[in-house]
Amino acid sequence: MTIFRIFALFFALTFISACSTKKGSPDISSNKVVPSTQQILYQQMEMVGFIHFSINTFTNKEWGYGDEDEQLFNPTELDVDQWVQVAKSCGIKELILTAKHHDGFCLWPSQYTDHSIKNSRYKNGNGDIVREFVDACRKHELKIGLYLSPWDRNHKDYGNQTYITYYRNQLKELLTKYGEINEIWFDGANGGDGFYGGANETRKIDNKTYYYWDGTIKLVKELQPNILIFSDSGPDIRWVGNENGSAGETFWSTINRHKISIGASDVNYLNIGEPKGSHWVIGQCDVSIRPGWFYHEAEDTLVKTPQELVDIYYKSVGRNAVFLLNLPPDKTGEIHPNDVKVLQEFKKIIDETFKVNLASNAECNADNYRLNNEMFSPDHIIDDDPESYWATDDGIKSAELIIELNDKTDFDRILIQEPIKFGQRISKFEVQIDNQNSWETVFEGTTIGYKRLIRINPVSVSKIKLKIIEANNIPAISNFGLFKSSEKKKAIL
Ligand code: FUL
Repeated sequence: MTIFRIFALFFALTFISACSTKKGSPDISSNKVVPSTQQILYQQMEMVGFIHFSINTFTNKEWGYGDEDEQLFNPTELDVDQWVQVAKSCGIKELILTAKHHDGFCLWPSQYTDHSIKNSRYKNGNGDIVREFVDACRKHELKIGLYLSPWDRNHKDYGNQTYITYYRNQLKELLTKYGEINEIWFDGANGGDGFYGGANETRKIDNKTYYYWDGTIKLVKELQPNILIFSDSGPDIRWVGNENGSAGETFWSTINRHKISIGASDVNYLNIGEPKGSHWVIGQCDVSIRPGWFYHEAEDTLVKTPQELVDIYYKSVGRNAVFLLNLPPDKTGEIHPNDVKVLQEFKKIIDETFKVNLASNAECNADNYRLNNEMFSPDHIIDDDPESYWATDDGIKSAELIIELNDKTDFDRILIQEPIKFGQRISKFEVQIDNQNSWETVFEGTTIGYKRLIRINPVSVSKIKLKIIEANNIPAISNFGLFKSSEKKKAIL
């Protein structure tokens, strides 16, 4: 190639790249740690459900000892379709079934144990509730999760290495015989007293080494490449350190995986995460609609109120995590009417509150938007398109967005979202309202992430400012909303 040609090529490439920069690249540069496509889709589900149903439902226990007579398991009107329909109608997008809880009783006819449905009265031992469950979820287009308790109080080998082979064999059954499974749930409760094949003793294991989790996780991903794995420490979805459904006020989806391990993590750390975390591990807030995880008749009057569930929704979905709500079927095999009623009212409050974005016709301005390019302009925060977003120029890490409404508008709920496919960035922000020509701060916050829902006392204004004070990269916002709560009772702030 002649010198002239090399120069011509160089100038052409420079020109093309300058033009495309002017137009703006379709993406802002990503943070180092970002979610996988499966994780984004999972987070977008916002609400998932748990079904705790097993031999405990019939023995009225929370943690069965492992010595239960299998004949006790006998749901008379099992209606898996009802579980799925109830869950779906309250906004749940995936259901997770306790295929095996700590007592070791299996809801499918596992070939590796007798402590299962095959020795129960249900369908004279010919039943398979995992099969019924996956079929019903697929029929109603819900995603599917399975819970396989690592701790097994029935198995004679629990505590020895042979049990790990047993556990993995059961995983193989669940992950090869039932089609695509979207989530597997590894509980952190470990070791203690139990039946253990008749030994009736206490067995302690070392949480950090006993299960050889690395090998198990590899096996799970080999069997189901798109599956997401939940445990205290992920790798894909993590516990938030409590069972009351509340993620930290500050909540990072990023966390340092070497600081946590299954069954042995610092709960305060799990509840917050950290901005410089090495991995993206979604927070999942598990909580039961009743005091217990399994059904107990005595708790029929102790079902959480719709307002309590709404409060949990704000503390989970509204803090950048996923809400995992447990709905335990009763002895007949259906979700109790008291629970169903609460769920319907809960859903009504959420739907009515978030039906109309009062900012959807607002005029949005910012003190900076990337390359002054339409693609990153502030009006993308109200265009109802989750893919579009406002972002600043390189090097700008604080900015102000002004949202101007046509008239004075009453609202008491604020929604903010970051386009998380580029990572989680914002660490300090304020929401201000124009109060007779001076800005009054109505909320000071830290993280936003996938979704931040803010509850304030009702205000009536026409101008709102979102002030982004600190971010670990140029800030970007994909969605902003103002809403008026439909809660009849005084809302919890
Ligand atoms: C806990 C278990 O011990 C409970 O029984 C329940 O399954 C809950 C979701 O996780 O750690």
